[in-house]
Amino acid sequence: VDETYLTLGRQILTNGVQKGDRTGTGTISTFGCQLRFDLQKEGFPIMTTKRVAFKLIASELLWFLKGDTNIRYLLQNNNHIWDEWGFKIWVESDEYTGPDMTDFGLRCQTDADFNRLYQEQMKIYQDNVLQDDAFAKKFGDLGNVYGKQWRKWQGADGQEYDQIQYIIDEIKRNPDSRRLLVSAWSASEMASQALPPCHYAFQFYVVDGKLSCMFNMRSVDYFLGLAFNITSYALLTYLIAHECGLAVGELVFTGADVHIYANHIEQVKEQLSRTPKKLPTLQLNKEKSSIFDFELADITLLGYEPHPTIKAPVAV
Ligand code: THF
Repeated sequence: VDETYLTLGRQILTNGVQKGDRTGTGTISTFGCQLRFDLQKEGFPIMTTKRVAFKLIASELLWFLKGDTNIRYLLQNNNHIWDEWGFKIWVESDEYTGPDMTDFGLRCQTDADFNRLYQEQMKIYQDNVLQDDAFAKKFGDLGNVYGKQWRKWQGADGQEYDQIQYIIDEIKRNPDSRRLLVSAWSASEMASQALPPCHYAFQFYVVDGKLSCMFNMRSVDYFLGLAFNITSYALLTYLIAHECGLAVGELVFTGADVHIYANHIEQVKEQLSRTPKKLPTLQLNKEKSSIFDFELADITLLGYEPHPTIKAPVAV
């Protein structure tokens, strides 16, 4: 997995063009890319040229699969990857009375005094989401993000549609189907989403008793996002295969605007200088058949011995 991923990183650095973006950070960007990973041959795909926090990936995926959109569950599992998006809802609301937090994502990186204020307010926000039900309901909920779209899609007929249950049932009953597709993209809902989905659709494919998955992304944060998303969709493929009694096949990534943020370039170069190690293996609890019953303890990664973490700021 590392070689394929790092080859893409080298291509972006060589062929990418400078492009501005919504977050104001600046990127080097390329358009249109596909990567393939053979889940049978390679071992479980997770970066070994930097440590990737597998527990965070697993708890985020279980959060999606629960149909949950409130970051309280993530905070309870010490997962802070979505904090900034909930925090933004709070500081932009009428109820926020603290110091001005406009453009906090950029300012906290360049202004040490501001960063102290930001950390204080973020701590208040996290404590409130964890302890205050009414606050969590109002400001911990990210709206129509993945969990809602996957499990409780709001139809024009007023009904909710469980897209994950549908594909599980359909894979079992009609594995040749070409409609094993889950969409998170909704043209009518962009205004009510904390962030319109980056990985906006995925599709399964069954042949020779093996389950393959392709996931599509409109916007790809190469260093932080893609390293997470490859592992997340690999884990999802293993989980669905587990429930449907199939082996795993291939994981295919298709990306549109694939970019390296200007403040991630040194980190990418550091990662490129490292030699990949052996991939770990994934173990799922065989006692549980339904993936909706899975908890963190049912998912184990064995033999993961990567190079050290490489820190990088996330663009908000
Ligand atoms: N926005 C941006 N700019 N990049 C993204 O990857 C991204 N996501 C989600 C929503 N918006 C995004 C959030 N996913 C990290 C990883 C995934 C995220 C957000 C942040 C991150 O910071 N990872 C660190 C470790 C963090 C930690 O240890 O707490 C890392 O080093 O990998 C794309 O889905």
